[in-house]
Amino acid sequence: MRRGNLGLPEKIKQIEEEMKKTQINKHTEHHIGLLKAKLARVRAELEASTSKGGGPSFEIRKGGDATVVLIGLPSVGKSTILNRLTNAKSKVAAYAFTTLTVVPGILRYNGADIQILDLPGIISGASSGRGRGRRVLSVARNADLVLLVLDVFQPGQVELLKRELHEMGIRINQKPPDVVITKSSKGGLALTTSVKLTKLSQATVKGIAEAYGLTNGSILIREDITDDQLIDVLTGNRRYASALVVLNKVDLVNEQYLAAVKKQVGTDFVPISAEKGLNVALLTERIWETLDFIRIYLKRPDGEPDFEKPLILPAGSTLRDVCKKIHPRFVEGAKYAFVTGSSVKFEGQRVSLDHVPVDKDVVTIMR
Ligand SMILES: Nc1nc2c(ncn2[C@@H]2O[C@H](COP(=O)(O)OP(=O)(O)OP(=O)(O)O)[C@@H](O)[C@H]2O)c(=O)[nH]1
Ligand SMILES: [Mg+2]
Repeated sequence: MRRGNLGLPEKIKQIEEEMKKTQINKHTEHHIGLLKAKLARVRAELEASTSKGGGPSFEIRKGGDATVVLIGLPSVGKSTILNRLTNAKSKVAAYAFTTLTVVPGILRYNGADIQILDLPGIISGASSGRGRGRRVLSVARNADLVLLVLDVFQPGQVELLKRELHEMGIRINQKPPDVVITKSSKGGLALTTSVKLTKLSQATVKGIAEAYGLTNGSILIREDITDDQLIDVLTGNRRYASALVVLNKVDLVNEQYLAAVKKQVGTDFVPISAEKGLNVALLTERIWETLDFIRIYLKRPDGEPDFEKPLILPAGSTLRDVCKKIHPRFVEGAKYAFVTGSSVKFEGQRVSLDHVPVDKDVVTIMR
């Protein structure tokens, strides 16, 4: 390899070594921030050059109201869980890598059709391509909710799963940082912050932006972000999904053991036995809760509410969103609405289309 013309993997190694050598303290924060930005950029370059190939993709059409994926190491019981939650029949066996492709199933709950995708197990290094890993993880990029499935005897694997998802640009249980970037062709870089930044200096923000070739334009920061969050915004292709930790095979342990695991895992988890059907209802309820949906019962002006088939929307949606969900063009003729339920003071209250309904509201759209 010629000097000054390192390959991308070598460049990555070099930056990582420099980061390792640099002690983190107040004086090196800026330097570390810049190194992180450089590293993220080279990684993205490498990804772009290697993402072609690697066999056919597992892409599957999004169906239903939400997509939930099962991510875990081999043999933790992902397929058994899919078969419990849905009518699918994914192959289950006592050896690793039983599932070789994506297997979909539909969970019907509270009137919602929730698509659940069973996937091959992943192993450490999956995000850099080991054992079909990238193809598996790229399915998770389209998920609304990721179930991190653990074997009760290997709860420590949660860290590995989180790391591999992170490496694939998937941020779990995080919101997209509240940062707005506008590029322009001249005039320098203007930085505006609406909160005090405690985790990085203005100079570091500018330095990181420059590492991304952003020298003209504006950056508006509206929350106290870290350098990693800024890099995520600049990299641009991050995905944000909810996650739930599922601890499977709890039929094999006692209460005492579970209590110890609780301490080790730290985060909240749902203990289940997919094989014995233990806590499956609890898992379903937690999936529903985490998806944070509302059910809207539609009622025609002269009819009865349809309590059988609610419209399913993300919490926080407006009545305008409700119209769009009925039909993308329905919203054009819609004018106002009558609502009965917890989001209004009295039955049949007249509201504008900006109104935000809540779960189980009965809505009549007027045109
Ligand atoms: N005791 C017990 N065994 C389980 C449970 N769930 C799954 N198993 C067993 O664990 C083994 C692996 O189950 P699978 O559902 O095939 O696991 P998987 O995660 O889909 O595995 P891969 O497809 O290879 O990644 C099988 O022998 C199952 O019978 C459980 O809740 N309790
Ligand atoms: Mg399987």
